[in-house]
Amino acid sequence: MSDDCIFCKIVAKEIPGEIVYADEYVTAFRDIQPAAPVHVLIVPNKHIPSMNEVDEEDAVLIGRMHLAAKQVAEQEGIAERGYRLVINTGDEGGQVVYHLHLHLMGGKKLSIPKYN
Ligand code: DGP
Repeated sequence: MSDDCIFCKIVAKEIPGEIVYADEYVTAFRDIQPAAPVHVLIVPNKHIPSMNEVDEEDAVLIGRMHLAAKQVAEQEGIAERGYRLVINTGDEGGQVVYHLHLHLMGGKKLSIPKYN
């Protein structure tokens, strides 16, 4: 746990978060600024600042984040219609909170991002 990390505090239940899934390895909670009708963040319970700090020993954890996202998509009733999974990394990647997180977005037809 990192003392000044907002997502660590949500995982530890030190501050409120609308948690929709949690296990020994990951926690999923609703994004406070939803960009879609369903917008859930899936985070590792241990503090990893971003994808840049992920290493070999985290490979299973990264897989668990994706399996949790799949489960939440089913729980939220959007699995069949479809959804998007995104990890923003670093300043130019649009990362604002430096605790690794996977965005699960769905519940509407999402526009295709323009990358240029
Ligand atoms: P990113 O740009 O990928 O770092 O996304 C950070 C997301 O985190 C952004 O969509 C808003 C969300 N967020 C920021 N602070 C909080 C918070 O305190 N609680 C919750 N639930 N979400 C937050």
